[in-house]
Amino acid sequence: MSEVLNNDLLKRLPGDVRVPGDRPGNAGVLHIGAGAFHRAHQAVYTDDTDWGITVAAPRSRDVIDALAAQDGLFSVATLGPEGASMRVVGAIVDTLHIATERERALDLIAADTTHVVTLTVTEKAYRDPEGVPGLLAAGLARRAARGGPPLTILCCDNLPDNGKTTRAAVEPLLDPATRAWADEHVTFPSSMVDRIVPASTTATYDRALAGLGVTDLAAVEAEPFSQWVIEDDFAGPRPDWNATFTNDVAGWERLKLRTLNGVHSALAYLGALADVETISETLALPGAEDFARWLISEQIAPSFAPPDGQDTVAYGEDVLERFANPGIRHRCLQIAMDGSQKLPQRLFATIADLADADVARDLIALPLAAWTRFCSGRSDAGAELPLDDPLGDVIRRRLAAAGPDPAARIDAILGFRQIVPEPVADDHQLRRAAAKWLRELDRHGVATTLEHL
Ligand code: CS2
Repeated sequence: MSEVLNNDLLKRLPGDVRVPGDRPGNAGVLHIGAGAFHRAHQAVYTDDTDWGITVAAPRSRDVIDALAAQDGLFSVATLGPEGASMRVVGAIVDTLHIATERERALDLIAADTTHVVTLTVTEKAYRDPEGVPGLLAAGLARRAARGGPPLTILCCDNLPDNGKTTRAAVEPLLDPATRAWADEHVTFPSSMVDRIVPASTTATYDRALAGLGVTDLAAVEAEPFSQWVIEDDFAGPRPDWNATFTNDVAGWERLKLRTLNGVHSALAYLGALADVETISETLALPGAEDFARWLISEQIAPSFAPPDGQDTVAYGEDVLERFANPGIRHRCLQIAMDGSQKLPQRLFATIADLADADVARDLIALPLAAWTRFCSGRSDAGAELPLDDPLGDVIRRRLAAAGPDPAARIDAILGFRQIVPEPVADDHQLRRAAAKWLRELDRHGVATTLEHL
């Protein structure tokens, strides 16, 4: 293996690689969740300020060990239709492994020098009181007991009202004294984050080696587009991020969750069933792009009013162009993960609002049918499909009990009240349409179904 990226090597990197300026001395931001998305999104925004980040990994140490061996440095390859560029990010000044360094994690949440805690811990983490919410609650108790300065907890996960969701996960875990202190000193702004960042693969590390001339085991790759809309509700100081600060994040969250993430999940299940590896390849199936376009204009757009100045159909066109980026190999199976945690905000909220507005739900029933067939575990070519979902076992049991009949399988999914809200569960028009699509998918497969739409 060649040398690994580190501070001393920064001066020797090829001239076309952008390198960080003066490295920040201390952090200011504690980030929880060391995934690729954080490195290609919030870390890049922070790299353009004079703040630094301590990155804390809840469980797996792979990424933080790689970062620690590289003085916190890593590269982001931006892959556009017109080629690639590379930058090294220097915002990460320290790392922490929560599973083995819980005391240090609590001290950091309580520290005077920590002003903002950011989170990318995936949708399901907010439902686990023993996990990140419990850690935050214990850290806040320590900060409150010390009479520490105000703290902002900023959720960067793809959830609606993600600030309120985070507060609702943490608050019930606080003792009365901490709760009273937190009411005065802690804020939970919402934020909408957006950048397509596939999980890193050996191709990512090979590309980093070719571009940098040294090994980077924390390398990530991403599309050129990046957006961050943050509710302007900070308890104390914050980095001067080049983000949009607003009082209407909810509108942006809805626009992004329903349009980008909703279509993403729809394509991911269709693609996985059709034995196609990536989103851009799925979009290239005959009929797929037309379907995505109809889904946006006929179902997603009529379900809500976009934020001021935005047009959902035009936004959706940009999204489809981003999905088609051939430089990004975003695997359908990555996006298909955790459907039970994602579809409520990506699909079911849209369906409920359409029913309210009396708009037919024919087309949006297709992704529901695709998810149902995906959960059954076989692709159109008979390959085994993994169900990587915290509720996967229950879903599979329900489907097995329903037997092969499409209507019974749709009922098994719609009747799962932990996931499906009441108006959607009782939507007979949706049930009929989804059962019809599922019969089509079972009989003819995704490719034929899309082609004949
Ligand atoms: C994707 C998102 O994995 C998924 O479920 O839909 O990670 C998506 O790529 C990002 O939200 C884009 O900002």
